[in-house]
Amino acid sequence: MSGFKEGFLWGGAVAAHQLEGGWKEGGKGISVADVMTAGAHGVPREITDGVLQGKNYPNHEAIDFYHRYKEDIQLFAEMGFKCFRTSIAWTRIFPLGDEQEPNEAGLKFYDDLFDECLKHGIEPVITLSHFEMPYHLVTEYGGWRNRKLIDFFVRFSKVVFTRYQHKVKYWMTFNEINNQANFHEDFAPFTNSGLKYQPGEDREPVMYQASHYELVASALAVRAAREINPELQVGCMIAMCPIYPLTCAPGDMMMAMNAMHRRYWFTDVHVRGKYPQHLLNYFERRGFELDITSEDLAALAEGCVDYIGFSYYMSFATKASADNPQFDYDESKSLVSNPYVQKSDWGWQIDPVGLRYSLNWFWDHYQLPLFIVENGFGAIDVAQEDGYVDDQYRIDYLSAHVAEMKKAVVEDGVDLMGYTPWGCIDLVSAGTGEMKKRYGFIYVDKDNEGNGSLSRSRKKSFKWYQDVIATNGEKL
Ligand code: P53
Repeated sequence: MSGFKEGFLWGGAVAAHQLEGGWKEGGKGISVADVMTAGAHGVPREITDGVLQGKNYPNHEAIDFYHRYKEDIQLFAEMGFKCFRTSIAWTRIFPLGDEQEPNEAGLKFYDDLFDECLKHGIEPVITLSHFEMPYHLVTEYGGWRNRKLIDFFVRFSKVVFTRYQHKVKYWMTFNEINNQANFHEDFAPFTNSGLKYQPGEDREPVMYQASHYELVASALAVRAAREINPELQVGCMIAMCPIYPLTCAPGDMMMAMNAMHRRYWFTDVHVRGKYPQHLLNYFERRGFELDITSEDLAALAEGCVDYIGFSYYMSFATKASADNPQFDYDESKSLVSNPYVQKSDWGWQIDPVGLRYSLNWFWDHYQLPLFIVENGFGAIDVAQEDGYVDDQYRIDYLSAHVAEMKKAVVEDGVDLMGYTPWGCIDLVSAGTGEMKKRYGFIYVDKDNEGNGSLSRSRKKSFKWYQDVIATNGEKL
């Protein structure tokens, strides 16, 4: 093979809550993203009890894509996008999450959005749950610690599969479902699963329980999609940060292996339809008694995904320590800095070769088509008077990653479906709530405090990516 396959899905990725705004429009309900304030590097976003007066909630307006999507899609088309990955805000369809009937105004919004994409030959690629579940499901049900959420999610999925089956072929269930492996911090449990913990609560089994319900819900959604329309393709979505051993000491290698087990078992369940034995043994050793029924296991076995979608931004490194003889992985403590790579201003380790490694790792383990649905460089941009940004650093990051991705395809033979860089238009950072952490080819005039005209302009990387797509990845 000389390069990327024909029909390769070049595009860009976003999530509803990070760009739409319009948080109360068209009958939309409050999502978990709507109760998160703005933070910064090293300053966590605050999760408030509902929407409080006087707090800065950056997702409420975001970049106002809700009203400006036509202009934005026009710019994506100008870059030559073949696809556009976004999510359906669950709260536009089921504002509270537990209703029987969907909200027509919300369904209509996505009909119009998808039509606008298709008009330009851009195929929508849709995530069902991207850090924006209904907040009501947190306050009334305790989030995904409650089995009832399976039904609510499956109902939502069936409604949108049915409604958009002729407009959307590629779907993903839960965005970065494995972020919650980092359960000691508050962010991932809340954004993934609507989990808030009591002080002193043993967080780990709650995370596994919530993840289990999500995996069952995902499997049931996969099955429903096949019943509704066998043409639909449903994938999982995994946050891939490969974990290297700091040295070749055998203990470091074991630590890295166990760390990979704890972060990526989610993929095993999604792809193989069953739990890996190492995790069942771990549950037993730790005395975790989870609610996993035989019906659940049957559902998992029947709902294996069609492809693996994943994000890739950085690699991690870990090392063994004398006080951890069983090599247990605690993401809040076990990671160390990799001396061989540079870091972004937000401390993310820049490692293009890690993308080639990750593609091979997934392919070796699962032999399913792979889709890189996020990759990108969050950086501080300085716009000129006319809105132009000379973001050569972003071009350097992305071209190095595309070059490694090409080696994985051409030299190593992995089956890669597409590439959608993250935040193709500047949007609100998920991790920090900032506007300042930008990823886009398109600059949006808005700052962390919410000031700015919201006008759009092309960065240097806009033309670069246009050329990449036009040459199917030949010109980097
Ligand atoms: P931000 C952590 C690690 C890897 C990816 O992230 C992550 C996170 C959570 O912050 O999130 C994904 O905006 C996520 C997107 C997010 C993007 O990466 O923190 O799927 O919603 O915006 C970039 O810089």
